[in-house]
Amino acid sequence: MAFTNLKLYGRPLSSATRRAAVILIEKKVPFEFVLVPNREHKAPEYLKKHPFGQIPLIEEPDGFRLYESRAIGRYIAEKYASQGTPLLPTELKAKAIFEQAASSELANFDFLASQAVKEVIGKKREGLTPDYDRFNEIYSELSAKLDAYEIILSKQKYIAGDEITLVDLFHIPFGSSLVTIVPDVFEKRPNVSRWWNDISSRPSWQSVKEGVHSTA
Ligand SMILES: N[C@@H](CCC(=O)N[C@@H](CS)C(=O)NCC(=O)O)C(=O)O
Repeated sequence: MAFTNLKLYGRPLSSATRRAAVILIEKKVPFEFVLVPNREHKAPEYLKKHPFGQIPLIEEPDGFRLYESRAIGRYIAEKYASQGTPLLPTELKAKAIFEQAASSELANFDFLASQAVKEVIGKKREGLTPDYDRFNEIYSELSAKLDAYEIILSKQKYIAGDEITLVDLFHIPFGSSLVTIVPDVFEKRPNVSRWWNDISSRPSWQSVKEGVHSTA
């Protein structure tokens, strides 16, 4: 059946679904939230849309589909460049710095933060006992990365410069989960703390923090 609004497939509290939703909200793109019940992301119907069987996924009225929350963010930020919060730089060197920050977010933050969150929150959710020695190992590596964040953020307001970009928003879901495990994880470093308070208090995050819902 034909539909008019963009659809966001996911689960309300999934980190990657909330990452995509924050960007849709920042860019003022109304969306219909489509719940993918637990395990249905591995069902044949869903695998036809997303061969890796993950959430989120967006689908547009013309049939265009896209998965990977960061790719969704880039697509939406570029398609709707003239509305909502500008989230992508346009000048060559600013774009290069943005790409540097985007690669760094994946390699230096997400890589460790996702493991830390899975070790504690993921295991508890599955009824398993977290391995806190393992968590502490990951956390100590992550702390060294946050020292580098402190240096970067002592010179500029946001991770890719003085303007907010997609990269800042990419950090929020796992950052927020980390705070539930180690409440002062960002507070120990003054510039990281300023940055975290700024991005995590944005209305876009506040509106999806407790669960994504349709905005259309
Ligand atoms: N890199 C992907 C990660 C997606 C992802 O891991 N989604 C989780 C939920 S937050 C999921 O679908 N997990 C189920 C699975 O991987 O089988 C993205 O950013 O979209």
